[in-house]
Amino acid sequence: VGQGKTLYSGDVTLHDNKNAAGTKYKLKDLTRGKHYVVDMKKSTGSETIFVDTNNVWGNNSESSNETVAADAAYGQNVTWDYFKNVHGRNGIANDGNGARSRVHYSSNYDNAFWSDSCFCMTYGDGSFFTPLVSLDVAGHEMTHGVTSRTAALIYSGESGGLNEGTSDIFGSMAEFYANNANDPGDYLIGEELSSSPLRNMITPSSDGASADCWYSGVGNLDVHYSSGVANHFFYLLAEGTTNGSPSKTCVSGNTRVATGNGTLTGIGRDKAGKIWYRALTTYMTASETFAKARLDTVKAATDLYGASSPEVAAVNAAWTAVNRP
Ligand code: ASN
Ligand code: ZN
Ligand code: CA
Repeated sequence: VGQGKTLYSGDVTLHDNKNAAGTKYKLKDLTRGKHYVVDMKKSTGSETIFVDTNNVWGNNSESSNETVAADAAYGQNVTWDYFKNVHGRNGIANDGNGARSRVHYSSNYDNAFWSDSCFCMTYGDGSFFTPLVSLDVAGHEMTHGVTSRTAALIYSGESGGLNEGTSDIFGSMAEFYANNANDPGDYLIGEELSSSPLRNMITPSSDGASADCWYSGVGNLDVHYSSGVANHFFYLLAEGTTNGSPSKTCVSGNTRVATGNGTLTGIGRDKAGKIWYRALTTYMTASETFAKARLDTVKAATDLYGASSPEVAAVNAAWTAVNRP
């Protein structure tokens, strides 16, 4: 067992793999599908596995090039554990195999991404952003792998918005699951990386571009903006529109109004996550639309809680609240 001194999540435990002589450690987790972390050393091609002699990874600052490797390892570990312990999923492909993480990708690279062909997660050090290795972003990228191995939602149009929304939903659920004092769970994605989050599931439009509500043509937006419909649906399903909440519901097009107390009672994150996961893995298909996602989440909630359950009623109410009848 080693120690990770991360940039965003404080000091964490990492399981590493020691050589036969007991003198060197690799950042490779044999307890979670042999996930390992490689250093791209600012390149876009060559990969060098992190090796260390003291089994302490990083120093909580960018002055050590191991620091973001510790964040990437922690992010994959928490997301792995979330899918395994909450949903019974054994890794991205549900076959027990981990995907590797690649850090220090390219120069000043302001993004992170999942690649199916690489079967890996890749993180830039950022220039406008700080290094893109926060737990929610790691969970977001790893979830792209899960989506690709399940519903395989096509990455454009409404299915693309659902694909992106799925990554934001489980990225934030992984963050809540981690229960890390340095990075408490929230409904924001990448709040650590600059002065404003990458996405806000409570009020998606606060970024000036994302949709809060469904409307005809929402699928023409960039998938990172049409995702707002799924994100806002999920937030409302989980948390509802309770007194003091900033939640609003949609009236027409992308226009929202504040709702009265108790208009929509949330069912909590755990149930909302189970419903989304079951819909994703059982009912959604590649060319999914928001209309079909409503039907599929109702089916999933019916399977889990029964047709006349409050959970099914809440799923319907939350879709109606984002203007997707
Ligand atoms: N970070 C982005 C994402 O995972 C990369 C992309 O645009 N595909 O969505
Ligand atoms: Zn994404
Ligand atoms: Ca977050």
